Amino acid sequence: MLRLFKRHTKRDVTLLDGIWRFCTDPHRRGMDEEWFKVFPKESRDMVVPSCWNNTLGLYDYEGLAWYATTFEMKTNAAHIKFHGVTGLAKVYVDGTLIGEHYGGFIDFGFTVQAEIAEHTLVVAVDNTHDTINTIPLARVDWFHYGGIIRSVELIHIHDAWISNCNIGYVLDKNLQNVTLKIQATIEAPKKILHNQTVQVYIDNQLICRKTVDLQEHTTITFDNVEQRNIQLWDVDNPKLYYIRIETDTDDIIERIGFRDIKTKDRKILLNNKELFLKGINRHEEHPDWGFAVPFHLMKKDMDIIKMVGCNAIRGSHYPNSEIFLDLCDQEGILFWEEIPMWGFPEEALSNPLVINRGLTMLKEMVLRDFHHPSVIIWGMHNEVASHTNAGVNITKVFSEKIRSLDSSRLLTHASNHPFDDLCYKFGDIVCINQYIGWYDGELSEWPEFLAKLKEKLAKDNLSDMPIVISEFGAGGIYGDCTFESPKWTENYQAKYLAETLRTFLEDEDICGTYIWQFCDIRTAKELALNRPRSFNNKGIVNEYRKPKIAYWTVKEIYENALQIRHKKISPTA
Ligand code: ADA
Repeated sequence: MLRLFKRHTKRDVTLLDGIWRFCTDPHRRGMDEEWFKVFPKESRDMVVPSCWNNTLGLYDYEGLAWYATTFEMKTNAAHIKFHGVTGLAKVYVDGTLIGEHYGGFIDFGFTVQAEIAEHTLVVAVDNTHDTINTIPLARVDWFHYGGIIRSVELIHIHDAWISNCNIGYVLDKNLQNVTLKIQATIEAPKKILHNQTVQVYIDNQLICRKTVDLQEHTTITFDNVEQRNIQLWDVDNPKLYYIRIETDTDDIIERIGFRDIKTKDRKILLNNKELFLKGINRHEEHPDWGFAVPFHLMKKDMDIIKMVGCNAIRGSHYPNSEIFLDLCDQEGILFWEEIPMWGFPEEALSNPLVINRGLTMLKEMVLRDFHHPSVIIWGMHNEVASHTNAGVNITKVFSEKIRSLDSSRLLTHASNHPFDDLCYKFGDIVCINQYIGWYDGELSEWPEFLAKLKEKLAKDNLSDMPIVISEFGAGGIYGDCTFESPKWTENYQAKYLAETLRTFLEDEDICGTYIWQFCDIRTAKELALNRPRSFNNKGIVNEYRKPKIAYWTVKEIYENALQIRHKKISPTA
């Protein structure tokens, strides 16, 4: 299942998910031996989508691997769309390279023109990570799962297909009426098509229409399309609208919601109302599924997160599956989305390859998820050297890119350089990752830290920017409960989160808190020695989604957050 709503009424799509042939290539022989032409005999079965590390015997494998399957062309043109392949993917049809893509958590695809017959499809997947060129780098705090981690679709092209669409809107001052700008890119790979009708519907009602000649690549724009008396999308009432763009032979349905998100006087406003982000960081990960988390588990994660009282999720640290964002749209959960640019030192930040790869990843993320009303924040990077010139340069370029693609959302980066960060000014919110009381310092030092941060922002003339604590947390080993509260126990973790949350909620200048983290996750071998069980154990549920004491503590606080904020009740630890 790819999405939570029907995306097409006309499009002819075959899902290529299932069992493919698979072969690891640790010695990188495949290119020379042309495995894309003749697949090696010693290959084995592999499920697509999945992470190969969750298959027996491949737990540790990181590097190059090959996948092969066959597919049937129904017409002379088709588009093969991959929804997520880790690292570098090279795609071959009938032994010829048709394209390559870098970046693990996003969609990409290539159009093939071929006979109506069976063809071979081979994908070389390379999830090698290094210390300077890859995003993410080798040293991250999650596991380097590899594979074709999300579905693969074969879109049969009948004359022309809508390869892209973008629906932007501007709300009027009273947030009652909306002006839409709808753009569709239509590809007609074989011939020019004359007098084609392109129509747009909102909730099945025709709102605009054009007759056009379609070339190989045509962009059609419907400007100033007005809709009056719309219902807003909000956390309590996540009203969604369905927009269908239709040509003579294809159609695409996008689901959107109208809402306004902005900052003003150190506050975040959703539809002009002050918002406190009761957030949590979630990795899309499970020890048995890796990144290829099944939808049923995503839904359970969502239920657990809603039950603890959250209204916001940070998709740390990479674009999540679209279907999870669909869920956020439906449930009224606010989403922060980012690319896997984690912990980059100065040297890697000034690497032109990294800058270009980062720009492409940001662009692909913004374009893919532009229509999700739940996405309110774009994150540029996490804990990079944002206190250096290289940090400034890359953040400037990144922020300009994102703002040129989307001016309707908030922009930020998660900083671990609270007092010497040079990049806050490129975003809209100051987001701080800080672990006082865990890695160093005492819990009692938080108020002093926050006061110092505000001083720094005042000095930089940034006092208007809202402050969000984007990460804070403590490791708690599931089942380790004691009368005392030493570090690594569930008790200490609960105490840590109770004290920090209370401090943040009572501080009127803090607009949101994202607990680190939702569930325990497997870490990379580079960090394993710092982490008991080779897991990051800061989840409020364990990796099998069983609640720790902290879960119930957080629930009590988040459910009463507004009363605590206005000091009506004091939460228990
Ligand atoms: C960082 C990082 C997280 C995680 C966390 C921790 O802030 O962004 O991914 O590694 O630290 O647990 O220390």
